[in-house]
Amino acid sequence: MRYPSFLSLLVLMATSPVVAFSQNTATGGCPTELDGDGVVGMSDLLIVLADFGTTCHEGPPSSGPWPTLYFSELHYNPASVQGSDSEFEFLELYNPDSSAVDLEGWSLSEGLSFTFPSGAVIDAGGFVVVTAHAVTYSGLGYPVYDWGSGGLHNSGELLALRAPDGQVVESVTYSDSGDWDGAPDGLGPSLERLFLSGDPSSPDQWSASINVGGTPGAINSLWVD
Ligand SMILES: [Ca+2]
Ligand SMILES: [Ca+2]
Ligand SMILES: [Ca+2]
Repeated sequence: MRYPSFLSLLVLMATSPVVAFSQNTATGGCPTELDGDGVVGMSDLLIVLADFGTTCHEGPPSSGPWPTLYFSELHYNPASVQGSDSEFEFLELYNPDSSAVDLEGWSLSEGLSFTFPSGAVIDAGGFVVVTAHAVTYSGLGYPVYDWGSGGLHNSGELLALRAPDGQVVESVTYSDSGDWDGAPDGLGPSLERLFLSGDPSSPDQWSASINVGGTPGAINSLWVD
C-alpha cells in the first residue's frame, strides 16, 4: 500500500475546509476526537500527524499462559584448548512449538541475571544462544545474546527461565558430580539435553555432546525427543 506523504497531508490540510474534519460527537461517537474538545477538528489531525510514520508494535503479551521453552544445552566449563570460560560459555534455549515466541521481557535468573531485550525472538523449532561473550558466537546463523556479568559455575548451579510476569517456565539444576556426565566439566563437550519430557534437573535427561564445544544454535548431537 502506498501512503500519502507528510507533505501531501499538509497540503490537504491547507486546502480543505475545517468543516470537512468536523463531526458532532453527539451523533454516534468519534474515535478520532483526540483532544477532548468534542469536535473532530484540525487540532485532532495535528495530533495524528505528530505520530505520522510511526510503526505501531503491540509488544508481547504481559500475562500467560506462556509457551514452554527449554534449556537445551549448557556449556559451563569449556576446555582450555577451546578457550576461557568467559569467552566460550553459553547456554541454549529451544522452542519446540510451531509458533515463534517474542522473548521481550523474558529473563534468566538464579545463576544468571539477564532480561531479553525488545525484538528478541526464538523461532518456531528454533534456538537462541545466551553467552558470556556474544562476539564468540555471533554471525553463525542463530540469535545470540550476551548475559553480561557472571557465568555458569563449573560445579553446577540452579538456572531459571522466567516469563515476563516473573513466572518460572523452566528451571534446571545441573552438576558435574554424582550421576552427571563429567566430560562437560572442562574436557571439551557441552552438556546437551536428551529429552524434553521428565525432570530437567535429573542427570539422565542430559549427556555430553559428541562435539567439542557442543552444538550452539543447532539441534543437539544426541537428541532423543
Ligand atoms: Ca564456568
Ligand atoms: Ca574452562
Ligand atoms: Ca544445541
